[in-house]
Amino acid sequence: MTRLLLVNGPNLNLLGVREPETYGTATLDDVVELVRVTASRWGLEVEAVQSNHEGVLIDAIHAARLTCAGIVINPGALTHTSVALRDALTGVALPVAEVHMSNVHRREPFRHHSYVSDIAEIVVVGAGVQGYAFAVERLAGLVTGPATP
Ligand code: CA2
Repeated sequence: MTRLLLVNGPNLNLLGVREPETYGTATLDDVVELVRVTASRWGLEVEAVQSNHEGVLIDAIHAARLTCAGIVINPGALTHTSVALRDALTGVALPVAEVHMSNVHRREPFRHHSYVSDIAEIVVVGAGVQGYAFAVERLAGLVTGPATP
């Protein structure tokens, strides 16, 4: 079965536990479940990884090269700092959907630049946890191709 890789970066394990005013009350488990349910409507499986360690995320992206058709990623703060993560994403040449729950453009200036956005097919910002579902819908359409009449 065709598979998507879901990547969540540093501190996203705290989702639903801290800072609900910024990131809401849904937990990371809720996010993974939402992504799985959304993907399953397209006949897609989901492999999920969250890590606070950049290298773990890079290894998971490399491993997806031969097992996944696309990547949904919220890189967390690595969005704004990591050329290595960007290089991993370009290296595997899979379509990327970047998600940020908060509207990063309404926040501090250092959050306005992303090392991922210009290499992503899809960018969803400021839609909360629902943004992951939007990203999956669009990415699934890309990787499964047009419906045959
Ligand atoms: O809005 C987003 O989804 C972010 O990717 C979240 C990152 C932040 O650095 C980006 O600028 C925007 C932070 C993830 C940390 O998540 C937490 C969740 C709950 C409590 C504390 C941190």
